[in-house]
Amino acid sequence: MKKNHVRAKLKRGEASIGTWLTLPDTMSAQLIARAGFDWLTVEMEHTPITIDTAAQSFAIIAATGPAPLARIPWNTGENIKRVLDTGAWGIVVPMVNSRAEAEAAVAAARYAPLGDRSVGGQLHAATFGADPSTYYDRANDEILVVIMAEHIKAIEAADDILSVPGIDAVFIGPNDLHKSMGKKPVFDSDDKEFVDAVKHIRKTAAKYGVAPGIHVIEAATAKRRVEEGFQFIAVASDVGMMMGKAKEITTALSIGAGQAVAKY
Ligand code: 3PY
Ligand code: MG
Repeated sequence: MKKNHVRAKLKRGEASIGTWLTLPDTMSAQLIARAGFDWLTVEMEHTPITIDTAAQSFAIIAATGPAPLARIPWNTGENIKRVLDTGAWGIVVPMVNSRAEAEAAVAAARYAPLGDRSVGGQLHAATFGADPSTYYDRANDEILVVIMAEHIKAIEAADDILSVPGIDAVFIGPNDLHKSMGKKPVFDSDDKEFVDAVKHIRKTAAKYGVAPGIHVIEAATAKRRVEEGFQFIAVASDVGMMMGKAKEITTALSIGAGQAVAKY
């Protein structure tokens, strides 16, 4: 069975950089899987991507090299089961704001005795190049569980949440976090409340052996976050890269009305 190189890197304390796939077509996976990222997250929270497209994308990504991950639409056992059983190597769980929510996510992602994930399916083993029996023995050691800290409630409950056994990484969603503080949603800012919250998550994660992560939109910010100690870093998305380039070209040619582009 293949090793989940992302989980291994995070456990060794190294940084692992990936991006988000948001287009509802496998072509995005096929092309971006060759770009050099460690992992690709199929974004199912805010996109029209269905489970069929996600399952095919997981297979393409795993066969090409990066680890296929999924951001599920919401923290439910059904969502976690469907993406793992169709071949994702890990989950990114949005809006985990309490210990109980973190425990529920871990339980749904791990087989007994660590959790209560139901046994069944074929594609999970296939993306790891394994047979189902080997997969059932080893999945708990390979599946990456990333929970999101993207609300002030999660910042306040950071100790309660990050001390839950079985969490590999905590990923900050800066837009939702700013919004929950009553501020404009942005990827980065020097707002003191935001900066303190980011630092608090990083320090609390270190206390419990959890890898800290964050979503950024530029390589320079990714480098800065790595220097600060962040490990699981998403840079932009397929659409963000496409629209960013489009905007660069239209601006250089002084055409278009300078519309705002997709942020990520
Ligand atoms: C946010 O910024 O809220 C996110 O969810 C980023 O992935
Ligand atoms: Mg969010």
